[in-house]
Amino acid sequence: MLENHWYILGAGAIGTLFACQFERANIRSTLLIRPGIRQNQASHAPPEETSKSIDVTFLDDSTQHFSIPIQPSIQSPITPLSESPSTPPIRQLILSTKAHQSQMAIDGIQSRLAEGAIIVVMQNGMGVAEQLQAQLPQCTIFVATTTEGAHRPTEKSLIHAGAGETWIGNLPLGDKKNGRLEAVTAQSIAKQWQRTALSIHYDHNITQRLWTKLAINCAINPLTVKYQCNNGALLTNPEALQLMKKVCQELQNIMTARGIHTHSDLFTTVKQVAKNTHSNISSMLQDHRNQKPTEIHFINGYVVNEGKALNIPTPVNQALALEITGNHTEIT
Ligand code: KPL
Repeated sequence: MLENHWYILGAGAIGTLFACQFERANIRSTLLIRPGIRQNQASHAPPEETSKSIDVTFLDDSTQHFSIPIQPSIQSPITPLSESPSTPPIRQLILSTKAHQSQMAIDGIQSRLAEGAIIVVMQNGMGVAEQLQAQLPQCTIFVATTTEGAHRPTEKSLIHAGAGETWIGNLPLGDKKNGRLEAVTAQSIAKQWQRTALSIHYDHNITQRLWTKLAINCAINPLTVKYQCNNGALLTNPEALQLMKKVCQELQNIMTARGIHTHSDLFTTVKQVAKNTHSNISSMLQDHRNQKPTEIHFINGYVVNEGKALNIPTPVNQALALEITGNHTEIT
């Protein structure tokens, strides 16, 4: 039985969008945020739950003010969070950090995770859900992938820029005896989230959807960094289009070897997404421009590792991963 309350770890655009849409649908949410330097780390008193103010501009251009409860995302070195009355155990969590921040973020709240906690991993790239399932066998890990377009022009504002779709499912991980139960839980989560204005679906074959999203990110994100352009501009650049096609072929080879089928040709799908998101600055280009680590290791890097495991060459994904990591210091 699901509770009507989600903790959200990763208050970026997507995490914040879900928190605000939950609030509108009377689903409680709490954003887990790194405590600011103003918070008194030395105090023995449990941190008071406060809230984050945010003005959201919706798709119809209407705006609404939200005040979302927040709690610290980092365990105090003095008082374990699990013992603090203002930081009760976490039973339902959405992990919406960048892929490379997941481990540190989870470590910060691990002591608060209840036995049997549900964690929905909703981020670009692959590999984190599997890592978490191995690290937290007492929790059940689900995955969600979304094409909602949102960005935060300032710390206190959010623009819901493009309507997308969100798919949720259970990974074929661990003890298969629980597979049926996990599928039922994933369906219940989708049903609860359908109370929001977002378009939410359960997918019994989430692996295929995650790989398709991976192909989109592999073929668009690093190329927007290479050519310093928005997504749509790749479509009028013959060199970029060639690379895009090769990236898709490498992914297709791995997917075929893994028995993951796609309904349509990957290259066609990628070009369609680049067209639909024409003026978007990809998340990787944004990170690159802001001199932040990118998610390259969980996107093209993941494909390279899969290729090695299956003995399938992935030279173009590898070259792109090297090119991006060569430009900046990356977290591995
Ligand atoms: O997911 C994206 C990203 O930027 O990370 C795409 C689909 C490429 C849209 O920009």
